[in-house]
Amino acid sequence: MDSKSPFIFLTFFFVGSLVALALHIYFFSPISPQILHVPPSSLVKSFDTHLQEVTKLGEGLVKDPEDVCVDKHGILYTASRDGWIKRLHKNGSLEDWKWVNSSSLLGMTSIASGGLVICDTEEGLLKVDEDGITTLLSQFNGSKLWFADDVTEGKDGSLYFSIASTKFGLHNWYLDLLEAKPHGQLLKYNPQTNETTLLLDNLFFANGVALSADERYLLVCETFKFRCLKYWLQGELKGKTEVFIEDLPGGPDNINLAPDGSFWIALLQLTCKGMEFVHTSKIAKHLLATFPRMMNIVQGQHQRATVIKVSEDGKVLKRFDDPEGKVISFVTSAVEYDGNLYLGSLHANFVGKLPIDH
Ligand SMILES: [Ca+2]
Ligand SMILES: [Ca+2]
Repeated sequence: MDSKSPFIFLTFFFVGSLVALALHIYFFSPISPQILHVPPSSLVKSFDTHLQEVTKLGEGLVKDPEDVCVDKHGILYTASRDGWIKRLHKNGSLEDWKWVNSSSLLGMTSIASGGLVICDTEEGLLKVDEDGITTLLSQFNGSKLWFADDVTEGKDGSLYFSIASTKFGLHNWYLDLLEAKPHGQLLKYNPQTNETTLLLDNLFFANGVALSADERYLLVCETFKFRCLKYWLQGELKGKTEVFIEDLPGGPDNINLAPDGSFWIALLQLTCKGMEFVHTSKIAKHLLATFPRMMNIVQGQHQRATVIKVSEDGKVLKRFDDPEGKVISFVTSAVEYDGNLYLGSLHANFVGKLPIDH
């Protein structure tokens, strides 16, 4: 064997491996991605540390409570991944309230008739009250309703809700992020007539929904577009859509009306620091989509928590962070009630409580 042989062999091996990898990705990648524009504001360096002051409610008794809501009696509700709807009474006691037997519960809202409506990404819209669990809506346009993400109730009993993605499910939501194409929807369900209407289509991961105090408009968060849209329900702009806020310093998840008419929005850090390039490289996207375990390396949600308060005219009024996720990370929801902010998170075994100054 001459001295060049090992070199030739290694070269063939290396090139062959690359070709095999490329073919594997070409045939098995589950996405057809496009480039995602990450706003420069998401790379902001200065952070506040207020979220490190949260008190942990029900620590160890709840698992990854994505959303929280408070009813008219001041009782706080959240869905735990163990399938329980838990509620926290004003005296601080936590109760396993109703068993839903689902680990795929997301956004929720308390409703005027008592109890709450919650999004189950597998089942659709569920009503949970003292009588038990009822499926309100499980189909739309003859197809099963997948990936309902958040819901809110109007004064007339209408339910406005989002579908995050009509293509990918909860457990591979990161594929929707990598594909970076708009598969989300905003819908309205009228429980009286049992009618469902599509309000907006082609949204970039439709997430939190909130009505304005006067119910003249509805806001919907587009997580992968780093913005929230305003959809007019009344007045001369009825049926029209405009941008409410854009270039957010994170992907907006749940949004909630504050008592003063402004809105609290939880922002997700979509990638780890230094990994932002994956959103601009189709090759990197295909690679990550084909080998999902690698996605853990680039996901950033566990590193930080951010919530912002935004005025009715779309200006950021307050911002609270836990920049390194020291006390709380992956905050997905912020609800203001009685001088406190209650925080849901997909990476916590408690509900956060933060007193806020007025
Ligand atoms: Ca909600
Ligand atoms: Ca959500």
